[in-house]
Amino acid sequence: MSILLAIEPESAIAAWETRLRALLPGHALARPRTLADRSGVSYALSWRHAPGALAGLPNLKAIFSLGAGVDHMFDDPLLPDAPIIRVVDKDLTNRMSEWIVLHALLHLRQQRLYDRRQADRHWEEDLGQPAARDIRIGVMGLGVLGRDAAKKLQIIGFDVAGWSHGKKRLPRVACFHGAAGLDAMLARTDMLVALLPLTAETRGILNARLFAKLARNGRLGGPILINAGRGGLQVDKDIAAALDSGALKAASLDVFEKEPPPEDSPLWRDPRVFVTPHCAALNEPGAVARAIAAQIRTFERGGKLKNVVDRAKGY
Ligand code: NDP
Ligand code: OXD
Repeated sequence: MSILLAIEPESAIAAWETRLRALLPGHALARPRTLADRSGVSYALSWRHAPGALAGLPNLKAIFSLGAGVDHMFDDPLLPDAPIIRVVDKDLTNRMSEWIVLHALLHLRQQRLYDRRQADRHWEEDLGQPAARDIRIGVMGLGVLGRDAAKKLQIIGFDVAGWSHGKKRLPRVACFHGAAGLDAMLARTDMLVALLPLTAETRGILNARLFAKLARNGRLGGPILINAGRGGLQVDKDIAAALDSGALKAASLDVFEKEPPPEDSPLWRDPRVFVTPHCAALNEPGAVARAIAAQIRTFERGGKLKNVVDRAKGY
């Protein structure tokens, strides 16, 4: 009974071997390149595994993603039909909400403008600050991360709405769902926060047509986009054009269509854009390893796997 570590880059595997050996001493560990006994593999860990790396494993019982997002798995046309488990971790959730709240506040408090004034040794207190309660935030995705971010944005005082696939009820959050619900939420959104998974339905959703539906009557002087979901949700060139046309006033982007974005991408050097390198919520590998080991132990005692991905929905 072995665990296959289908992790890219291969240089990352050794650290996972060390963690898993300590947590699951009774399980052999294998690497795709040197795997001899394919029928002995019971579990696989995957991060951006090479297409086909998990094919032909007749006794595979579960595939564990090393991330919260699982879009990387569905790039594999030979992905076997075993349950896929994703990362759900309180620490990761807290980190994501920190990043979202940080960026909402950077925009609310016009920090980039004060940075420029500091560089010019220019002292002027009052730029005209709206209060958080004056700003309408729309959170796309009300899953584990979106719900926590919505709650923490509310604590700061923002007027928060959210959008999801299915209908939701959350305390003091105006909840919208489905295609019709999206337009209604966008019409009351000054700051749009994207925490959606990347699926066939959500790919490219943050585009020029969507930006045109955002509220234009808010207190920030134009709509703001904050994306920490996936780069594939956004059309980079539409963001750059929207900033130039005024359809967007500013943006915070942790993710890009291509990571890192090309050197000549205007998003790198636009002072209205905060760029971070897909680090909004980094996994704590020790916590992920402990959670996977706990799931394997529970499963082997006859218990149920948690955080299983709905393959039909793709998240
Ligand atoms: P969840 O699966 O818990 O939540 C996904 C949410 O998106 C759900 O509310 C779901 O609706 C909604 N959704 C999905 N598809 C649609 C759609 N077509 N229309 C409307 N709503 C939709 O995911 P998490 O909150 O845990 O994570 C979200 C994403 O964050 C991950 O998939 C990953 O890509 C990204 N991420 C980014 C990180 C970073 O550092 N930048 C770190 C970790 C994750 P419903 O509830 O109705 O199903
Ligand atoms: C994840 C990520 O999905 O790091 O966990 O983006």
